[in-house]
Amino acid sequence: MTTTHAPDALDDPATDPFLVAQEAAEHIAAASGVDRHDLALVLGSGWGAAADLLGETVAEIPSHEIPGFSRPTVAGHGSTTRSIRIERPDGQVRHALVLGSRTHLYEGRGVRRVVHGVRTAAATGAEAVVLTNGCGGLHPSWKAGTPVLIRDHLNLTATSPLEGATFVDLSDVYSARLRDLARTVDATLADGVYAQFPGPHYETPAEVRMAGVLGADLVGMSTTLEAIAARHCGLDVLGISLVTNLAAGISATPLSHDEVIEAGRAAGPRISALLASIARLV
Ligand code: 8IG
Repeated sequence: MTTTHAPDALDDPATDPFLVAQEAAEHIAAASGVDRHDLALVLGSGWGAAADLLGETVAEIPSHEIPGFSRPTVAGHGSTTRSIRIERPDGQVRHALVLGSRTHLYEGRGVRRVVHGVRTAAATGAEAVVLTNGCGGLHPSWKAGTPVLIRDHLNLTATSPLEGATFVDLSDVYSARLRDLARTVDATLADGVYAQFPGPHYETPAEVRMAGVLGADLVGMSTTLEAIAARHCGLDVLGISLVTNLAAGISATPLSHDEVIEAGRAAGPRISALLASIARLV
């Protein structure tokens, strides 16, 4: 068996991914001086600015130094993992683990890498995880920049983060309690069903219509596998999507990655403030 310390230990089927997550949690505790984190946030496309608003950064750790986390694919684009001290309105202090980026399934590094951040969060003691993403919307009234709470999902990736006979109940993946809590910050927040496609290409208009027929309101390339892994670890999950574009065929204009990035950038300050307010209540 590959030692769990090896950089690609997760790629060896004989490695227990939960042991690597445990080591990652120990690394985070040693590097931050914070023994236990209470919640975790995964910042997806458009959500990056939230890290600065959440609270006081206690430690910032280059993610690739944490066991099991991937090296950045583009030089100079390394992501960081932060330990942030959050003061709740009632004066209680919470420690949040903020994962500045994620590994996507389309990167081809395997499902274990995709869910390693969530498993690490659970190993640090977290009881809840907030999964954010940028995605396409199926409803013309959801303009670019609209945040939407995830109510349920369609995992269209044809895979699972769970291995072997691991049967996990998914009847309440996205916590109704946490959705209600988010609505105490913004009562107008819509909710919807998020469909995860494998990507990296966007959908065809026919695939978007198919997703709509199946019950999807949002289409993206992340989140559902992480949410499944989180439920398996016993975490409560809050999912929030930022609609950065209308899904293919819903609007007359074709999708451009630059427009997606720009919509995220424009909505950044507002949704970051929203996320910070929600995180103070979780
Ligand atoms: I940002 O329209 C973003 N991510 N699958 N479809 C899919 N992923 C996305 C989209 C989209 N927009």
